[in-house]
Amino acid sequence: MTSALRVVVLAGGVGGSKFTLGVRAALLRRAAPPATVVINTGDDLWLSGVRLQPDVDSVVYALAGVNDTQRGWGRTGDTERVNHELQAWGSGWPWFTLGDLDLGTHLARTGWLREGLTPTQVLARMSQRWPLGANLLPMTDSEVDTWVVLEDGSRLHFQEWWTRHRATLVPLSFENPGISSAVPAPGVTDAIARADIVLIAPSNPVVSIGPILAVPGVREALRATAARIVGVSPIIGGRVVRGMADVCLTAIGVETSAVGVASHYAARSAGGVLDAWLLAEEDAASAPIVAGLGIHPVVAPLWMTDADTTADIVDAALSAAADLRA
Ligand code: FO1
Repeated sequence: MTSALRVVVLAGGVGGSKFTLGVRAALLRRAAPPATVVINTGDDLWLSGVRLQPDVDSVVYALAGVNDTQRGWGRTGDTERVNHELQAWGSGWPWFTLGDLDLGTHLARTGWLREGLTPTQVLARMSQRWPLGANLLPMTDSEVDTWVVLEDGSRLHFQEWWTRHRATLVPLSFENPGISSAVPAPGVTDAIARADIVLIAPSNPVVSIGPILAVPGVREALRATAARIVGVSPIIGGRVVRGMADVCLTAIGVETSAVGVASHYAARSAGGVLDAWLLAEEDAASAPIVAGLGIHPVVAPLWMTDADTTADIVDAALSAAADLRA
Protein backbone atom coordinates (compact mmCIF):
# COMPACT_ATOMS: atom_id res chain seq x y z
CA MET A 1 0.00 0.00 0.00
CA THR A 2 1.34 3.46 -0.82
CA SER A 3 0.99 6.46 1.43
CA ALA A 4 -1.11 8.13 -1.30
CA LEU A 5 -3.91 5.69 -0.57
CA ARG A 6 -7.27 7.32 -1.41
CA VAL A 7 -10.01 6.03 0.82
CA VAL A 8 -13.71 6.83 0.58
CA VAL A 9 -16.10 5.79 3.36
CA LEU A 10 -19.89 5.53 3.09
CA ALA A 11 -21.28 6.13 6.57
CA GLY A 12 -24.25 7.07 8.69
CA GLY A 13 -25.45 6.91 12.28
CA VAL A 14 -23.50 6.00 15.39
CA GLY A 15 -21.89 2.96 13.72
CA GLY A 16 -20.67 5.20 10.93
CA SER A 17 -19.18 7.79 13.25
CA LYS A 18 -17.37 5.18 15.36
CA PHE A 19 -16.03 3.56 12.21
CA THR A 20 -14.84 6.94 10.89
CA LEU A 21 -12.73 7.38 14.04
CA GLY A 22 -11.05 4.06 13.24
CA VAL A 23 -10.50 5.06 9.61
CA ARG A 24 -8.79 8.27 10.71
CA ALA A 25 -6.55 6.33 13.14
CA ALA A 26 -5.70 3.63 10.58
CA LEU A 27 -4.75 6.17 7.92
CA LEU A 28 -2.66 8.15 10.42
CA ARG A 29 -0.75 4.93 11.24
CA ARG A 30 0.03 4.57 7.52
CA ALA A 31 0.77 8.29 7.03
CA ALA A 32 -1.91 8.18 4.33
CA PRO A 33 -4.03 11.22 3.41
CA PRO A 34 -7.37 11.75 5.19
CA ALA A 35 -10.35 9.77 3.93
CA THR A 36 -13.37 11.27 2.22
CA VAL A 37 -16.48 10.36 4.19
CA VAL A 38 -19.81 10.43 2.34
CA ILE A 39 -22.49 10.83 5.00
CA ASN A 40 -26.15 9.81 4.92
CA THR A 41 -28.52 12.78 4.97
CA GLY A 42 -31.69 10.71 4.57
CA ASP A 43 -32.75 11.34 8.17
CA ASP A 44 -32.25 15.13 8.06
CA LEU A 45 -35.25 17.22 9.03
CA TRP A 46 -36.60 20.66 9.80
CA LEU A 47 -37.72 21.14 13.41
CA SER A 48 -38.47 24.34 15.35
CA GLY A 49 -37.26 26.32 12.35
CA VAL A 50 -33.79 24.75 12.21
CA ARG A 51 -32.22 22.17 9.93
CA LEU A 52 -31.06 19.02 11.71
CA GLN A 53 -28.54 16.66 10.13
CA PRO A 54 -28.25 13.87 12.71
CA ASP A 55 -25.75 11.68 10.86
CA VAL A 56 -23.58 14.59 9.72
CA ASP A 57 -23.47 15.88 13.29
CA SER A 58 -22.70 12.41 14.68
CA VAL A 59 -19.61 12.20 12.46
CA VAL A 60 -18.50 15.81 13.07
CA TYR A 61 -18.96 15.59 16.85
CA ALA A 62 -17.21 12.18 17.05
CA LEU A 63 -14.18 13.33 15.01
CA ALA A 64 -14.04 16.53 17.06
CA GLY A 65 -14.22 14.49 20.29
CA VAL A 66 -17.25 16.45 21.56
CA ASN A 67 -19.90 13.75 21.09
CA ASP A 68 -21.99 12.29 23.90
CA THR A 69 -20.74 8.71 23.86
CA GLN A 70 -23.28 7.58 26.48
CA ARG A 71 -26.41 8.65 24.61
CA GLY A 72 -24.90 8.06 21.17
CA TRP A 73 -26.12 11.40 19.81
CA GLY A 74 -25.61 15.10 20.52
CA ARG A 75 -22.88 16.93 22.44
CA THR A 76 -21.24 15.78 25.62
CA GLY A 77 -22.20 17.81 28.68
CA ASP A 78 -25.08 19.47 26.86
CA THR A 79 -27.91 21.21 28.70
CA GLU A 80 -31.57 21.59 27.76
CA ARG A 81 -32.62 25.12 28.76
CA VAL A 82 -33.70 26.16 25.27
CA ASN A 83 -35.38 22.80 24.75
CA HIS A 84 -37.56 23.34 27.84
CA GLU A 85 -38.51 26.75 26.50
CA LEU A 86 -39.34 25.30 23.07
CA GLN A 87 -41.52 22.66 24.77
CA ALA A 88 -43.28 25.38 26.77
CA TRP A 89 -44.08 27.08 23.47
CA GLY A 90 -45.31 23.80 22.04
CA SER A 91 -42.58 23.92 19.38
CA GLY A 92 -40.92 20.76 18.09
CA TRP A 93 -41.64 17.30 19.42
CA PRO A 94 -42.00 16.62 23.18
CA TRP A 95 -40.10 13.35 22.79
CA PHE A 96 -37.20 14.85 20.81
CA THR A 97 -34.48 16.79 22.63
CA LEU A 98 -32.51 19.64 21.11
CA GLY A 99 -29.57 20.32 23.43
CA ASP A 100 -28.34 23.89 23.88
CA LEU A 101 -24.88 23.29 22.33
CA ASP A 102 -26.42 21.14 19.63
CA LEU A 103 -28.88 23.94 18.84
CA GLY A 104 -25.89 26.24 18.29
CA THR A 105 -24.85 23.91 15.45
CA HIS A 106 -28.37 23.82 13.99
CA LEU A 107 -28.70 27.62 14.17
CA ALA A 108 -25.32 28.18 12.50
CA ARG A 109 -26.16 25.66 9.77
CA THR A 110 -29.63 27.10 9.19
CA GLY A 111 -28.22 30.63 8.98
CA TRP A 112 -25.69 29.59 6.35
CA LEU A 113 -28.33 27.69 4.38
CA ARG A 114 -30.56 30.77 4.47
CA GLU A 115 -27.63 32.87 3.21
CA GLY A 116 -27.53 30.57 0.18
CA LEU A 117 -24.75 28.12 1.01
CA THR A 118 -25.34 24.55 -0.08
CA PRO A 119 -25.22 21.71 2.49
CA THR A 120 -21.82 20.74 1.03
CA GLN A 121 -20.52 24.28 1.59
CA VAL A 122 -22.04 24.38 5.07
CA LEU A 123 -20.31 21.11 5.98
CA ALA A 124 -17.00 22.44 4.60
CA ARG A 125 -17.41 25.47 6.84
CA MET A 126 -18.34 23.34 9.85
CA SER A 127 -15.27 21.19 9.20
CA GLN A 128 -13.00 24.18 9.83
CA ARG A 129 -13.84 24.53 13.50
CA TRP A 130 -12.05 21.41 14.70
CA PRO A 131 -9.17 19.41 13.15
CA LEU A 132 -11.38 16.53 12.02
CA GLY A 133 -8.80 14.60 10.00
CA ALA A 134 -11.30 13.66 7.26
CA ASN A 135 -13.00 15.33 4.31
CA LEU A 136 -16.72 15.21 4.92
CA LEU A 137 -19.36 15.30 2.20
CA PRO A 138 -23.14 14.97 2.50
CA MET A 139 -24.48 12.30 0.14
CA THR A 140 -26.53 14.97 -1.65
CA ASP A 141 -27.37 18.67 -1.43
CA SER A 142 -31.04 17.88 -2.12
CA GLU A 143 -33.48 17.55 0.77
CA VAL A 144 -34.35 13.89 1.16
CA ASP A 145 -36.61 12.54 3.88
CA THR A 146 -37.23 9.12 5.39
CA TRP A 147 -40.78 8.00 6.15
CA VAL A 148 -41.85 4.71 7.63
CA VAL A 149 -44.93 2.97 6.25
CA LEU A 150 -46.73 0.82 8.83
CA GLU A 151 -48.81 -2.31 8.29
CA ASP A 152 -52.08 -0.35 8.48
CA GLY A 153 -50.86 1.87 5.65
CA SER A 154 -50.21 4.91 7.87
CA ARG A 155 -46.90 6.76 7.56
CA LEU A 156 -44.78 8.50 10.13
CA HIS A 157 -41.52 10.40 10.01
CA PHE A 158 -38.46 8.24 10.58
CA GLN A 159 -37.44 10.25 13.67
CA GLU A 160 -40.86 9.70 15.26
CA TRP A 161 -40.68 5.99 14.54
CA TRP A 162 -37.06 5.78 15.73
CA THR A 163 -36.91 8.01 18.81
CA ARG A 164 -40.52 8.13 20.01
CA HIS A 165 -41.54 4.56 19.30
CA ARG A 166 -38.00 3.06 19.48
CA ALA A 167 -38.79 1.13 16.28
CA THR A 168 -41.45 -0.93 18.08
CA LEU A 169 -44.15 -0.26 15.45
CA VAL A 170 -43.78 -2.91 12.77
CA PRO A 171 -42.69 -1.25 9.52
CA LEU A 172 -43.86 -2.41 6.14
CA SER A 173 -41.40 -0.32 4.17
CA PHE A 174 -39.25 2.81 4.17
CA GLU A 175 -39.71 5.66 1.74
CA ASN A 176 -37.30 8.39 0.76
CA PRO A 177 -39.40 11.08 -0.92
CA GLY A 178 -37.18 13.29 -3.07
CA ILE A 179 -34.48 10.68 -3.60
CA SER A 180 -35.25 9.91 -7.24
CA SER A 181 -34.60 13.53 -8.23
CA ALA A 182 -31.58 13.94 -5.91
CA VAL A 183 -28.08 14.13 -7.32
CA PRO A 184 -24.86 13.22 -5.50
CA ALA A 185 -23.28 16.19 -3.73
CA PRO A 186 -20.36 17.79 -5.59
CA GLY A 187 -17.26 15.67 -5.11
CA VAL A 188 -19.03 12.42 -4.21
CA THR A 189 -18.83 10.57 -7.52
CA ASP A 190 -15.38 12.07 -8.28
CA ALA A 191 -14.07 10.81 -4.94
CA ILE A 192 -15.48 7.33 -5.65
CA ALA A 193 -14.01 7.34 -9.17
CA ARG A 194 -10.55 8.37 -7.94
CA ALA A 195 -10.53 6.14 -4.85
CA ASP A 196 -8.26 3.14 -4.28
CA ILE A 197 -10.67 1.73 -1.69
CA VAL A 198 -14.28 2.37 -0.83
CA LEU A 199 -15.31 1.22 2.63
CA ILE A 200 -18.94 0.63 3.54
CA ALA A 201 -19.18 1.30 7.27
CA PRO A 202 -21.03 -1.07 9.63
CA SER A 203 -23.97 1.35 9.66
CA ASN A 204 -27.65 0.47 9.37
CA PRO A 205 -27.87 -1.04 5.85
CA VAL A 206 -31.46 0.18 5.38
CA VAL A 207 -31.74 3.71 6.79
CA SER A 208 -28.06 4.81 6.79
CA ILE A 209 -26.33 3.16 3.81
CA GLY A 210 -29.59 2.53 1.89
CA PRO A 211 -30.29 6.23 1.18
CA ILE A 212 -26.66 6.84 0.05
CA LEU A 213 -26.90 3.97 -2.45
CA ALA A 214 -30.32 5.19 -3.56
CA VAL A 215 -29.07 8.61 -4.67
CA PRO A 216 -29.11 8.26 -8.47
CA GLY A 217 -25.53 8.08 -9.71
CA VAL A 218 -23.94 6.64 -6.57
CA ARG A 219 -24.43 2.96 -7.44
CA GLU A 220 -23.27 3.66 -10.98
CA ALA A 221 -20.11 5.33 -9.62
CA LEU A 222 -19.50 2.35 -7.33
CA ARG A 223 -19.96 -0.10 -10.20
CA ALA A 224 -17.56 1.85 -12.42
CA THR A 225 -14.74 2.63 -9.99
CA ALA A 226 -11.42 0.82 -10.18
CA ALA A 227 -11.34 0.97 -6.38
CA ARG A 228 -11.97 -2.16 -4.36
CA ILE A 229 -15.16 -1.95 -2.33
CA VAL A 230 -15.03 -3.51 1.10
CA GLY A 231 -18.02 -3.65 3.44
CA VAL A 232 -17.96 -4.27 7.17
CA SER A 233 -20.76 -6.33 8.65
CA PRO A 234 -22.98 -4.46 11.15
CA ILE A 235 -24.19 -7.86 12.36
CA ILE A 236 -22.07 -9.90 14.78
CA GLY A 237 -23.09 -13.42 15.72
CA GLY A 238 -26.48 -12.95 14.09
CA ARG A 239 -27.31 -9.86 16.19
CA VAL A 240 -27.21 -6.13 15.56
CA VAL A 241 -24.40 -4.49 17.46
CA ARG A 242 -26.36 -1.28 18.17
CA GLY A 243 -29.47 0.48 17.01
CA MET A 244 -32.49 -1.23 15.55
CA ALA A 245 -31.21 -2.43 12.21
CA ASP A 246 -32.84 -5.84 12.68
CA VAL A 247 -36.33 -4.31 12.51
CA CYS A 248 -35.32 -2.37 9.38
CA LEU A 249 -33.79 -5.46 7.73
CA THR A 250 -36.85 -7.60 8.49
CA ALA A 251 -39.09 -4.93 6.93
CA ILE A 252 -37.24 -5.17 3.63
CA GLY A 253 -37.08 -8.97 3.75
CA VAL A 254 -33.41 -9.32 4.64
CA GLU A 255 -32.27 -11.80 7.29
CA THR A 256 -30.43 -10.26 10.26
CA SER A 257 -27.13 -12.01 9.64
CA ALA A 258 -23.75 -11.18 8.16
CA VAL A 259 -24.70 -13.27 5.12
CA GLY A 260 -28.11 -11.61 4.85
CA VAL A 261 -26.58 -8.13 4.69
CA ALA A 262 -23.80 -9.26 2.32
CA SER A 263 -26.36 -10.71 -0.08
CA HIS A 264 -28.45 -7.54 0.25
CA TYR A 265 -25.47 -5.39 -0.85
CA ALA A 266 -24.46 -8.16 -3.31
CA ALA A 267 -21.26 -8.70 -5.27
CA ARG A 268 -20.22 -6.13 -7.85
CA SER A 269 -19.85 -9.04 -10.24
CA ALA A 270 -23.59 -9.69 -9.69
CA GLY A 271 -24.74 -6.08 -10.11
CA GLY A 272 -24.23 -5.13 -6.45
CA VAL A 273 -21.61 -3.05 -4.68
CA LEU A 274 -19.25 -5.38 -2.79
CA ASP A 275 -15.87 -6.89 -3.65
CA ALA A 276 -15.05 -8.00 -0.10
CA TRP A 277 -16.98 -8.41 3.15
CA LEU A 278 -15.60 -8.36 6.67
CA LEU A 279 -17.34 -10.88 8.91
CA ALA A 280 -16.92 -11.16 12.64
CA GLU A 281 -15.05 -14.15 14.08
CA GLU A 282 -18.42 -15.20 15.54
CA ASP A 283 -19.69 -15.58 11.95
CA ALA A 284 -16.60 -17.30 10.52
CA ALA A 285 -18.65 -20.36 9.56
CA SER A 286 -20.54 -18.19 7.05
CA ALA A 287 -17.39 -17.24 5.11
CA PRO A 288 -17.88 -19.97 2.45
CA ILE A 289 -21.46 -18.77 1.85
CA VAL A 290 -20.20 -15.22 1.34
CA ALA A 291 -17.58 -16.55 -1.07
CA GLY A 292 -20.39 -18.36 -2.90
CA LEU A 293 -22.05 -14.98 -3.42
CA GLY A 294 -18.96 -13.87 -5.35
CA ILE A 295 -17.73 -11.71 -2.46
CA HIS A 296 -14.25 -12.16 -0.94
CA PRO A 297 -14.84 -13.01 2.75
CA VAL A 298 -12.46 -11.76 5.43
CA VAL A 299 -12.90 -12.88 9.04
CA ALA A 300 -11.75 -10.39 11.68
CA PRO A 301 -12.68 -9.17 15.18
CA LEU A 302 -15.39 -6.57 14.47
CA TRP A 303 -16.12 -5.05 17.90
CA MET A 304 -15.47 -1.30 17.66
CA THR A 305 -14.40 -0.97 21.29
CA ASP A 306 -12.28 2.13 20.75
CA ALA A 307 -10.50 3.98 17.94
CA ASP A 308 -7.51 1.61 18.07
CA THR A 309 -9.49 -1.63 17.80
CA THR A 310 -11.61 0.00 15.09
CA ALA A 311 -8.40 0.99 13.28
CA ASP A 312 -7.47 -2.72 13.33
CA ILE A 313 -10.79 -3.49 11.60
CA VAL A 314 -10.04 -0.81 9.01
CA ASP A 315 -6.54 -2.28 8.57
CA ALA A 316 -8.09 -5.67 7.83
CA ALA A 317 -10.34 -4.01 5.23
CA LEU A 318 -7.41 -2.16 3.64
CA SER A 319 -5.37 -5.38 3.51
CA ALA A 320 -8.31 -7.21 1.92
CA ALA A 321 -8.49 -4.52 -0.75
CA ALA A 322 -4.73 -4.76 -1.34
CA ASP A 323 -4.98 -8.56 -1.69
CA LEU A 324 -7.78 -8.18 -4.23
CA ARG A 325 -5.78 -5.62 -6.21
CA ALA A 326 -2.78 -7.93 -6.22
N1 FO1 B 1 -32.18 10.39 19.46
C1 FO1 B 1 -32.98 10.04 20.49
O1 FO1 B 1 -33.09 8.86 20.79
N2 FO1 B 1 -33.69 10.99 21.21
C2 FO1 B 1 -33.59 12.30 20.93
O2 FO1 B 1 -34.24 13.12 21.59
C3 FO1 B 1 -32.72 12.70 19.86
C4 FO1 B 1 -32.53 14.05 19.54
C5 FO1 B 1 -31.63 14.40 18.51
C6 FO1 B 1 -31.40 15.73 18.19
C7 FO1 B 1 -30.53 16.08 17.19
C8 FO1 B 1 -29.86 15.07 16.49
O3 FO1 B 1 -29.00 15.40 15.51
C9 FO1 B 1 -30.07 13.72 16.77
C10 FO1 B 1 -30.96 13.38 17.78
N3 FO1 B 1 -31.17 12.03 18.11
C11 FO1 B 1 -32.02 11.69 19.14
C12 FO1 B 1 -30.51 10.96 17.35
C13 FO1 B 1 -31.27 10.57 16.07
O4 FO1 B 1 -32.62 10.50 16.26
C14 FO1 B 1 -30.94 9.18 15.51
O5 FO1 B 1 -30.08 8.43 16.28
C15 FO1 B 1 -30.41 9.24 14.11
O6 FO1 B 1 -31.21 10.00 13.28
C16 FO1 B 1 -30.25 7.83 13.51
O7 FO1 B 1 -29.11 7.89 12.77
